[in-house]
Amino acid sequence: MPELSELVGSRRLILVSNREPYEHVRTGGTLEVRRPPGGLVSALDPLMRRTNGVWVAWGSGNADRDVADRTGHVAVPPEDPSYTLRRVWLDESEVEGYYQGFANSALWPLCHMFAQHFEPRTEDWERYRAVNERFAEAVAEEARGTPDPLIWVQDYHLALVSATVRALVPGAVIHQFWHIPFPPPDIFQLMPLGMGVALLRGMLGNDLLEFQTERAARNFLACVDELIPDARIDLERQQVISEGRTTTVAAFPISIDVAHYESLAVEEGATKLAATLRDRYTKRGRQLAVSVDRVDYTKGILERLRALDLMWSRHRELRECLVFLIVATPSRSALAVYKELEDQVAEQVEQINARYRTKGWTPIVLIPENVSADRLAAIYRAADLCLVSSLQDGMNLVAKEFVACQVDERGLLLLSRFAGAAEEIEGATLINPFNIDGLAEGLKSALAVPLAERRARMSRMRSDLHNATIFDWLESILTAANQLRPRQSPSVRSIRV
Ligand code: ADQ
Repeated sequence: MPELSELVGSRRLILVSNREPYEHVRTGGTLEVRRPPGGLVSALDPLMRRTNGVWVAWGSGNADRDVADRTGHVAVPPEDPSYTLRRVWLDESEVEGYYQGFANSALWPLCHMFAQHFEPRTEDWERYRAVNERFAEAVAEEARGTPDPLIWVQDYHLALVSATVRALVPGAVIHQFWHIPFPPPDIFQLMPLGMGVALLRGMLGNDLLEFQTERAARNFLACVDELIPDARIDLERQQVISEGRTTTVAAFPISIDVAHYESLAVEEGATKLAATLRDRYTKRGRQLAVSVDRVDYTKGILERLRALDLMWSRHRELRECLVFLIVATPSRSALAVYKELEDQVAEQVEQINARYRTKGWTPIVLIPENVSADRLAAIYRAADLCLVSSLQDGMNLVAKEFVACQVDERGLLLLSRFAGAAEEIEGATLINPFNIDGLAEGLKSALAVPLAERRARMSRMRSDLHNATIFDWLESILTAANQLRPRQSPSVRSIRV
């Protein structure tokens, strides 16, 4: 592990996110501690453990209040407490308006350029504003009395937090990582003007604003240029000067704990499961393809299914040559558009299977579940091909997890050119998921790529990934944040895993 604490030095790190790293849940009579799935928590929890900071997040578990003190504090991790979780309490209507409403039904679709799903309701916006203020007040309470706080806000749920915290704690260094794309002005301006301006001003409350890609950073600057008249933009330095303050805007592509995924893939259980999967699905020279996503319209799952349908209808000879394993975990099911998509995916899979199935071959195997990380590692390891067909994606960690788990180096990565990962991973085959014809032919060509070429490409992707892990990401962001105020900053030594 790297010396993560050195990145923060004597500062106190206050991390802010919508999701909490530990959730207390009571089912029946038993109290359980759950860790939400996903890369973010597993990346940031080690940092918090080593820096003894405070993590401010929504207390979403039904037993969260039972274990927290009066001000919402609880020491975590439960088994070996080393930092503080400060929970922000939200009632049902706040969750509906702030989270399901403005964050997931307005900002998420707009940032991913899905105007057809964009629903900017005034009531949701009011809730979003109020909840952001509550988060900001909680952060300010934690930061006050701390000599040198370093505040790190996560993602699009909290776009207004930094500006409010700045007003409440003027000396703090505040920065924010934006996990999703940022749209160009023509799209961003679909946002009602008052909301759009408030969002940009909120984000300009940061000293440093971190995006996944240069493209997203450029789009943000272009939106500021169009909508914030008093802002001066220094394109060369990627800085915005507004209201007497400077915000630096830069790209910091997120990654994964590569060594952790690699070790999961070579564990005995995963090795056995990978062998079982190959045994079951790659009989008679068949290839095994996989995809892993939350069911979300941004991930291009229906486009993937249309391309498979087209390929098998056009190329009879490819029937029985490929089994496609689709791991698709339901997500945000409280929103109608997500629930409908879940049903459509299941329906399409059924129809395709009914159309092409033979006695010994089922073309698509759908796993509509959340799969544990070790099983996921085995699935990635067993595959001959992984298809990431996002229509828009900030980064896409699945692409990187697949590469990390490909310890036998036999797999090809087909990667959407609209995922942030496409700007980074050299060696993947880039695809355009809007072009169903092209994707069907791309899949056909992929099946014919010789093993030697697959190995060469995978080996290169794997060694590149080892040089750009989640720890490199943390190092570069925290170093940049520290350098913003050199007089106050402790020395930042370079770290290695
Ligand atoms: P997501 O949109 O959730 O993340 P992604 O980057 O692919 O997309 O991360 C998903 C995570 O969930 C991965 O770690 C994956 O293994 C896991 N996952 C997905 N389906 C699963 C399943 N069925 N079972 C178990 N685990 C599953 C957002 C942005 C991305 C950005 C990340 C991180 O939308 O663009 O890469 O944040 O910044």
